[in-house]
Amino acid sequence: MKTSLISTSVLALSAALLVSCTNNSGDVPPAEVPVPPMAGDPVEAESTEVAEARAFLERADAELGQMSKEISPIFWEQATNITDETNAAAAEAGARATTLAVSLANESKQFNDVDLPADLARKMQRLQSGVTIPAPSTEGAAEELSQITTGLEATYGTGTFNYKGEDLNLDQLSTIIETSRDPEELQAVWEGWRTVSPPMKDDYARMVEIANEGATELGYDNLKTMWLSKYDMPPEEMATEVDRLWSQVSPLYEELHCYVRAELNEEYGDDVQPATGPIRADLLGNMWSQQWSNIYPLVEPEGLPGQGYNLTDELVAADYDAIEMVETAEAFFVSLGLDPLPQTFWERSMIVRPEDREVVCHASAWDLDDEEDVRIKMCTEVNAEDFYTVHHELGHNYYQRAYKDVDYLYKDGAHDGFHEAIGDFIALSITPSYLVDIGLITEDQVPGEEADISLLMNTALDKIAFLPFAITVDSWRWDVLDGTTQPADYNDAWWAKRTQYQGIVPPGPRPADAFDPGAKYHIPGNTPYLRYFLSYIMQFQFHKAACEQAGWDGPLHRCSIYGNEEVGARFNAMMEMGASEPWPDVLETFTGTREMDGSAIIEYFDPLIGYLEEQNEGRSCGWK
Ligand code: X8Z
Ligand code: ZN
Repeated sequence: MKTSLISTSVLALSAALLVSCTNNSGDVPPAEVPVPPMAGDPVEAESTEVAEARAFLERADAELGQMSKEISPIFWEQATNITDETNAAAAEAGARATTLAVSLANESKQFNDVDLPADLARKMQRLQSGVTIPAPSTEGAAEELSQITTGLEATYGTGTFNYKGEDLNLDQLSTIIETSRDPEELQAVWEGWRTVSPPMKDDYARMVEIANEGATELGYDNLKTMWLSKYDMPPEEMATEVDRLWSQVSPLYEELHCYVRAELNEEYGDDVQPATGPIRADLLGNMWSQQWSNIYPLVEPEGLPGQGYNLTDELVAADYDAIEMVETAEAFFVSLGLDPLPQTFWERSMIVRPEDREVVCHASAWDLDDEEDVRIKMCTEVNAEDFYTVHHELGHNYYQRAYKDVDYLYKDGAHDGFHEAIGDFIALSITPSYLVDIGLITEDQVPGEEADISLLMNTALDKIAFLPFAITVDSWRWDVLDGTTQPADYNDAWWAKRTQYQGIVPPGPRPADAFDPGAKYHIPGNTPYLRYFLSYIMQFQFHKAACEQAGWDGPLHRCSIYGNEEVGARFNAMMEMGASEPWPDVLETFTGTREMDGSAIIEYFDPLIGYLEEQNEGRSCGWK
C-alpha cells in the first residue's frame, strides 16, 4: 500500500497508517494521561473529556508510529523487488495498516463534539482525514482494497511493450518519446505504453467504490471531499483556491501553448501538427506531455543567443554517475548548513535500476524509522532531468529529517504541496553561475543577459507546461471519486480534461478498452496530484523569499542561494515544524505571506512573457 499523507512511499507509509485501523501491535505501550503544562500561574484543570482525548491521541500516535516502523521495510522490499511473495506481503501489511488507521479515525469521532484545545483538535482532524485510500470497517474490505492497490502498482511497475521485437520498459519507451522526431514512431510508442493500463480499469473502479465507502464511514461525502479536507480550510474553499491559482497562471500557459504549437507546426507540417487547435500529445517530448523541455531544440528562440550549454552533455562530459549526481544534490543542502545524509542512506538507497529484478522505478523518497533511516528509490540516469529529480527526492528526505522530533501525527509536510516543493525550490538555484561554482561548466560558458529568453524558455517548458497537467490529473480523479464520471466514461473524461486544460489530443483514436489515466504512475499508485500543482506555485514563492533574504536584487531566475547558511537556517526552521501548525502559519515563517500566490512564478518568467506575446502576435491562440 503506498499512498499516504504525503508524497510517495515513505510518506505512503504514514498514509497507510493513518489509513487503517484495528489490530494494535502488542508492543505498543499503554498511553498515559499526560500532566498538564506547569507554569507559575495557576493552570485551569483539564476536563475529563479533554484528558481522555489527549490520552487517546497519545495512544493513536504511538500505535501509528509503531505500525509505520513495522510495515515500512515490507513496502520497501516490494517496491525494490516485485515478486508474488513481496506483493502478498505488502498487501497484507497494507491491510493491517489501513485497518489500524481507519479504526483509530473512527474511534476519534467520539470526541467530535468536545471543545478541544487547538493542538488536540488538529490531531483529531489529521487522524480523520489522513488515510489516502480508506477502507470501511466491513469484514474483508481492507484486505480486498489492499490487494487491489498493491496489484495496480505492480502492474504499472512491471509494464512493458514489445516494440520492433523487443520488450521495452517504461524508461526505454520514454527515451524514445523524449528523443525521436519521427511522428510514426512517436505514435507507436505512445500508444504502446498505454497497452499496460486497460487491465487496471475494473480493479480501479472497484477500488473507488470501496474507498468511497471508507470515506463515507469516516463522515465525508466521498473521497474527493476527504482529500480536499487536508488543507486547513473547508474543502469547497480549497477547490476555489485552486481555481484562483490556476487563473493567475493560465494566461502564461496559453501563450506558451500557442508558441510551441506554431514551432511544432513548422517542424512537422499541417498533417502532423495543424497550426490551430490542440497539440498532438506525443510530440511534446514526454510520455504524458507533462514537461516539455526535451523539445527545447525544436522551439529554441530564433535569432537569440542560446543557453550556451546543455546540462545533460555537461554531466556526461564530466563523467558523472548516478551516485555523484546524488552527492552533488546532498552537497547543496549541506552548503545551506544542513547535516550530510547518514551513511545508511548510501548503503540502503536504490539509486540505479537493478538488473536482476523488477522494481517500481518511479522516483520516491522514504523514511523508514522516522529518524535517520531515510532513502531514495530511483532508476537514475545521467541526464538533466534526473539531476533535477535527485534534488526533488532529497528535498523529501531533508524535510523528513527536519521534522523527526515532532509527534508522529505531525510528521508530514505543512501540506502535501510543501513536501513536493522543497527539493524543487532548491533546484531553482541550479543557475549557470552555480554550475560554475561546482565545476560543471566554465566561466566562459555562462550565458550573458541576452540569453535570458532562451534560459527561461527552457525552464518554462517544464514549469509552466506542467501546471495544467497537474490540474488535469486530479480534476479527472475528483470527478471519478465523487461519482460525476462513471467507469464507462473514464477514458473520454480523461481526454476531455486533457483537452480542456492542456489543449492536447491523442495522436489517434483511442481503443474502446483504453484506460489512459492508468498509464500515469500516480493513478495506479494512488498518489494525489494536486500537491504538485501547489508545489509548482509555491516553489517560486519560496525561491523569491529566499532570494530576498539573501539580498539578491537581480532577476529571480539568476538567483542561487547555494552556500547561504542564513537562508538555510530559516528554511530548516520551516521544515522542522512539519505539520504541527496550520500551513498559512508555516508559510508565513519563511515567506512572510499567509497565502499561496502565483505572482512569484509570473515575476520569474516576466521577460519571457513579453517575448511570447510578441511572437504570438497575429496568431490565433487557444484551442477551443
Ligand atoms: O512523482 C513525482 C516525483 C516523486 S514525488 C518524482 N513528480 C511528479 C511526476 O513525476 O509526475 C515530480 C513532478 C511531478
Ligand atoms: Zn515528490
